[in-house]
Amino acid sequence: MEKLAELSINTIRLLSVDAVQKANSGHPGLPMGAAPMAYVLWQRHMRHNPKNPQWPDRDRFVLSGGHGSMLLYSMLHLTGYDLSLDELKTFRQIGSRAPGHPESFLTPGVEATTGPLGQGAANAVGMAIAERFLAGRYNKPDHTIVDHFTYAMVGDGDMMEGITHEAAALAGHLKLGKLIWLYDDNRISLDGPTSLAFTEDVAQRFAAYGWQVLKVEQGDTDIDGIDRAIAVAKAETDRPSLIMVHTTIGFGSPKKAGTSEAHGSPLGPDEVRATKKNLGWDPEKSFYVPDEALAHLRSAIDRGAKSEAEWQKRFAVWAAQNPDLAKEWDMALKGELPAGWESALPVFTPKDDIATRQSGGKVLAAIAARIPWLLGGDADLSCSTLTALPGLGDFDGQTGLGRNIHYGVREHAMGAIANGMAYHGGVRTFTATFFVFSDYERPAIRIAALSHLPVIFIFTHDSIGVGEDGPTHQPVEHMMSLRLIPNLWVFRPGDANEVSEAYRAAMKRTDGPVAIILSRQKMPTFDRNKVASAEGVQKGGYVLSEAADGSPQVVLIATGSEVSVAMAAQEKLQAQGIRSRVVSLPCWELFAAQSHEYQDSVIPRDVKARVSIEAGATLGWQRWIGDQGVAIGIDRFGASGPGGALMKQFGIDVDAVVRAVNGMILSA
Ligand SMILES: Cc1ncc(C[n+]2csc(CCOP(=O)(O)OP(=O)(O)O)c2C)c(N)n1
Ligand SMILES: [Mg+2]
Repeated sequence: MEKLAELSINTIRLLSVDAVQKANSGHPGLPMGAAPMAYVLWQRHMRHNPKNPQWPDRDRFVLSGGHGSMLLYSMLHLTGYDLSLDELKTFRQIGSRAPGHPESFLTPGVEATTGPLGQGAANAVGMAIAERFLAGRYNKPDHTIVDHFTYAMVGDGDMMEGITHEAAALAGHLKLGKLIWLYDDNRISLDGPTSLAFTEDVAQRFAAYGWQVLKVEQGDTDIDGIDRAIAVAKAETDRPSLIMVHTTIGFGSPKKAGTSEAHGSPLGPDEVRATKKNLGWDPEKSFYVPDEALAHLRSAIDRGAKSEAEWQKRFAVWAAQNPDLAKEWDMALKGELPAGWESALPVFTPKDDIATRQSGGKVLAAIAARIPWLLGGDADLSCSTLTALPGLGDFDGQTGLGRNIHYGVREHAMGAIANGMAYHGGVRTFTATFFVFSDYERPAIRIAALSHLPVIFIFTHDSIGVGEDGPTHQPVEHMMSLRLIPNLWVFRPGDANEVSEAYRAAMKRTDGPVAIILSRQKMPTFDRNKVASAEGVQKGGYVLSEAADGSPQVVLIATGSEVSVAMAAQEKLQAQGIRSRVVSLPCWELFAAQSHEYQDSVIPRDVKARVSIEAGATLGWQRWIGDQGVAIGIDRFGASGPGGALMKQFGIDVDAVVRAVNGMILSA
């Protein structure tokens, strides 16, 4: 290996070793073994601009094995990103921009938040989809402004996770030729050698998915072999590529190389010294960056400036010739929406007695007609979720055309792929499936919330109202369970016009995900001449229907299909001479963010008789009903039977509400 390359690679290795040692916590093995491929990729292939990490047409790089974060931080520092050596010295400390695992919103140049294995690899599939989509929409025969590769570095752990099986299968199906995974094939994971549990033929598996599979046997030293493999991968346009690079975890450490001991603990002071000696380094120096290595790796700055300048030139010509598209491009990249888009939001009348999945489909289609960079899909359930965008075609991974993504029955990957599209930018996206399967998508929803990604997660078939499919298909704990995720807005709209409002809020949100929960069964559409405007949804909760004389004895608080139950109960109670107020509370998170004055004006402090009605787990409703309220819900699994009958059986009906109110009023 040429001297400068070797010096640079050892710099990457030992910076990582030193940072982990200083933190006394972290994973040195991956950076030590994967440094050669990182070096070759970043130095010889990746088009990126360290001085502008936001350059839209940069190649994307995702470190899926987020535990190897020091590899990424070393690369970012050494190639000239805004991450200083001093910051590397704060690795894993509170407030550091070099946190334990990469966080996209914290560190310039980190494209994706990774750590939960498999997510990053699937994110990369989403980035490659976004790239193709934007290429299809914006490139012109004589001007290419979107044309970049998406690289992910994946490890044994990623390869074992089911989510990467799903994501890779879809990537192969879509023929995402600009997607390249480098597999750090070191045959070691946390507990020991992969022979403990992971013995399938990965190469054959990926070949079967329709990938090009390449191998580099001497990944610790053969940088020209890695270089050639990446070149071959880039040249393949019809298939994604997997480059299996056989490496040694902890390379350079005399005692720990090739063992799981190098995986997740600092080498220890003695072994750090021994490793430095072994690699021809001065054992007394720590965080040492030789000038020649730094100058060599920082050549990325000039290369990046040049690449971006060339692109800017092309872009300027393209923009001059396509002014409307250029305006659109600008807006899409900034996460803005076209002026007047909200006028597309449908208004429903009381004649529309429809399931919220139906109104949801109409709203989504209307939005998509105004926002050409909205695309999304479902996990083989669009016939039920009603989220297909009519007339907008199926997404094609080669041309990038079409706005309906058929994910197949792959919820885990679907969520992470949508996140990848959001990380990429320039598109808005949604996913859809049954609410009960939100569990399958949850790991990605969590990361979307953590990473502030504006993805819309649509779920239909939201309660025992699903009916005959029975308890396996009837969500019970799911509403509460999604509400637990910080920074996720969860909407369960109470009628068609609330659905419109939920989508309005979702589309406007740019700093986090939104879940929209819709019914399978029909629901009435309230007469907004008689009840409050659905705009109240924007505050998370509002007084839908006031007690007849404005001084409620009881407050009925409901979401989704149970809002109409509350409305019917209000009427019955009035006939009994009991004054009740109906509050629709479709989004707890937004309501909780309102002023206390507003909250009190909706749920008055002095009215202690409160009933919540939601066909799901009751744990948590005490927050709004207080300790004297009654929560009507379902704290067991459902059952197979007609939805309406089940609601009655499980006590989610008008009679139950009236009984609860009578009980409270009598005991007061
Ligand atoms: C979903 C998930 N499960 C478990 C872990 C804990 N974990 C972190 S790294 C690791 C092993 C990864 O092995 P590999 O990808 O081969 O990395 P290497 O040991 O080669 O660095 C495990 C189990 C995790 N981060 N994410
Ligand atoms: Mg491994």
